[in-house]
Amino acid sequence: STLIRREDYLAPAFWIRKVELCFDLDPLKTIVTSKMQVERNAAVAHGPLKLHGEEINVLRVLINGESVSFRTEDDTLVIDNAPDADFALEIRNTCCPEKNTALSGLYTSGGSFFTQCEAEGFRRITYFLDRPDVMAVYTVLMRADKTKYPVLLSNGNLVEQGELDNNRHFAKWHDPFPKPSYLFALVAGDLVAREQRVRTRGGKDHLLQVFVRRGDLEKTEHAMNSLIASMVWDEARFKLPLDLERFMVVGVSDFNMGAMENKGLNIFNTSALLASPATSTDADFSRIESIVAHEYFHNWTGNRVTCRDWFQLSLKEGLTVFRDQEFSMDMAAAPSARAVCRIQDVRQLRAMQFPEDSGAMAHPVRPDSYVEINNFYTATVYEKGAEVVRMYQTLVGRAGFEKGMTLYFERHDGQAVTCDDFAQAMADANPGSELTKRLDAFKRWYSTPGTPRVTARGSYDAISRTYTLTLSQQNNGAAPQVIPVAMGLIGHGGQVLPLELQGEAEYHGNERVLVLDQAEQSFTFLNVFVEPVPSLLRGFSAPVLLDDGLSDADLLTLLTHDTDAFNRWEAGQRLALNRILAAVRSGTPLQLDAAYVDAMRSVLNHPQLDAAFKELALTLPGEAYIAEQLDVVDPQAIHAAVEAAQLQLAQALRADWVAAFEANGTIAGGYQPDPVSVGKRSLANLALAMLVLDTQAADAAVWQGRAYQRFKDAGNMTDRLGALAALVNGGAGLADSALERFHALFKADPLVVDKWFALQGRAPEREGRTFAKVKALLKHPDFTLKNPNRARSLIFSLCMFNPAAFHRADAAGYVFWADQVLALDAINPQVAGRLARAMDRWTTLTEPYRPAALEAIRRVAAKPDLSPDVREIVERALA
Ligand code: HT7
Ligand code: ZN
Repeated sequence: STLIRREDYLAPAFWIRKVELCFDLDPLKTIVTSKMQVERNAAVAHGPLKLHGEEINVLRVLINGESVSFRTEDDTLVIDNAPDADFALEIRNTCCPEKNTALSGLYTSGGSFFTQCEAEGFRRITYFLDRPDVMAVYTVLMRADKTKYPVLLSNGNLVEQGELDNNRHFAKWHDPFPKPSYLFALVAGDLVAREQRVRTRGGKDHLLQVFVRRGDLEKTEHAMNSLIASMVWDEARFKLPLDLERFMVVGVSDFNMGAMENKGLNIFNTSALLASPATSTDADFSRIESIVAHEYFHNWTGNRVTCRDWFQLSLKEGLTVFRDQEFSMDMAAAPSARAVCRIQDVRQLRAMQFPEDSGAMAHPVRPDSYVEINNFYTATVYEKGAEVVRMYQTLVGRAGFEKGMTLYFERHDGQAVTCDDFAQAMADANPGSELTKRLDAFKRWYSTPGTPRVTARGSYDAISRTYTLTLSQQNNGAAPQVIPVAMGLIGHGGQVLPLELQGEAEYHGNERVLVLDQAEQSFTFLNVFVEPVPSLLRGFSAPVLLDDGLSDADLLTLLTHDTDAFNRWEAGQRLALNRILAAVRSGTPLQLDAAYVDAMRSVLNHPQLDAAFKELALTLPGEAYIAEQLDVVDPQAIHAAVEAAQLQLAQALRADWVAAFEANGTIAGGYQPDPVSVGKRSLANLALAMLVLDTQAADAAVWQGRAYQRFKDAGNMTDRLGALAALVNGGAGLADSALERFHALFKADPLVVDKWFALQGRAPEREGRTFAKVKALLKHPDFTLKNPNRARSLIFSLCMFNPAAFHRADAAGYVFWADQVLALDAINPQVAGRLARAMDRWTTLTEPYRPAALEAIRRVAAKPDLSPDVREIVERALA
């Protein structure tokens, strides 16, 4: 496998301007004919035409209708004597969709045909210049059996359809927008559609369609509503309308990721599309809304303006994640619900991206090199990339950001561009802004890996009534980054203090953004009448680790009084984190103190705070984030401290949990996934989990019984799964019978069976029982490695999300990991590459885990025919 470097980018030697594709669809042997209009890139010297192609059989190659000599070497088709003048190139080849278990290119799932071309799947369909800067206009003719594949879809507009001999039929599609090959798609199968006609603000009519398998239609209403809401939002917020007459969304149950933004024909993992109250949780409803929006938003940020090369992936992904996050916040509407969205996004960033950025796979938002691009669809490119986009908005303001977007589309519509182009548009649209003054320094966010550590120390001078805040930053010796620090000052009594910055004429109110762009900077505030507590990095205004040196008393002040809901939550998390870290570092059992417990009680019983906020505040920091604070990691010690803290909160607040459950456990009326109801259900589920957790309580049996009853009688999946999780995670005696009942009820619904596997894979480890259960479940008739959702539900749950069950002193978790990576690699390298990343942070593990992890990684690396996907991950882990 070869290392591809960003600095080696060369424009293509040829352009392909138009493509006519013809598919004779057959599961075992599909014939693909591709007629391309090719021209030399005048800017590049003469040379052969080299086309990408993988796992396909070429039948013939014609130039201007004449057969031409060609060679195939290492997944390329080389034509040495390509003409200098524009020419027509025709290639005919075959591929085998049925055997395509990698789910990249053209494959079958449930008897239908689907494609997945990002990043480099198109070359598994036919030979092509399969790179995002080669943009062509596609016309696609599909021919297939009419009974088995009554629905034939591709990008753009349907221009013709009709009957053929032998019970076959055809459909011809034309997409007027030039696009890179990664946005090509086709679908053929026995599908049904929910349809909706909509008129946009500009007065244009559109047809929206959601295609699924027969029987799933009633689960498409939420996706359709989410799609309509996304359209309305993008037009209102960014003046970006839908540019197609028809916009199609299709569900498929075998899919490597969440969804794919193919032009006018988005393809979705059914887990990111289908929802019903009886089978989907609130988390599913919210995930579906944001993924539907994400793919829809790509139509502008990704499709109309695309990436010049794959190093620029965050240009479309970071920006589109930012857009879907903003959409979800706007949909949540109320300020407190917006804060809940932000907290959830930050929790996700800390759980996934922070460990990535300090582990074997650390890379900049715009990576400098890769072996397999599929390995770089990462939390850094997506979530940290979105934080970088958010910082633009923080620095230029919301209106300035919108101006920047407008300029970006004015300049680059229809082009394949770079992250630099986006930065330049933002800066040029906002002359004189805090961004434009230091654009070059700001752009270090694209090139610097690692999470910057910001240290903040304040000193108050009561005599001069000044408060000086000194901020410094450090990131493994890298040049300073531009860090917007949104902040305010709060008195210990809760007073919100005015901010008057020394040296500034203007008064900035109670909240402002300080821009830290040096290694160290001091800011002095005048007329500060009482000693303040600084509330820094409000709304998590930059993706950094902050050490603000605040005492427990300061944090309690913020938890109680901060006007910024994010920082109230953060203060509670910090109080918990400090206690957990102290226990882990000292090796002593965790004992929660009254001050912390009382603070949590006040939050739980607070008359004004939303249930959703309470649930987040009373949920302890994640184990991966805790591990990030330590140089040497003992996963068992972290888990023990978290479990102890949980149990003590369960015990000390028992009466309060009962009250919270009674107050939130029943919601009148039918199921609605609105923020208030979602918050109530989440708090009720946490309360129930806490009440079942303490098996020594006098009324333990009562609560176990109530949980079981709730599980049986639940009117929606959020309540049902919440009650089941309380029983399973609490180690309740009734857990096994509830699990059995759940499976019996839902065995016909694969997405619910996934939940059943996942719950068991994530169950807290007790004397090795979880691990043993997972191994036994591998043999369950419903388990298969071939379906990525199913593989993820059991194996990823254990290896990625259950550290205490995975990191075992006897190394059995690592042996399991190696076996599964190798087994998966033979089926689906992309999914195997993801699983391989469970060992990203092995070097920080303490004894006996580290040497055992090393041995398992070496075992995988020793396999000679590993995919480039897995090889790149394990070699980086060993480097
Ligand atoms: N742009 C897509 C990324 C993607 C993908 C999707 C499905 C299967 C394989 C894939 N490889 C890359 C998804 C997105 O970010 O919207
Ligand atoms: Zn995306």
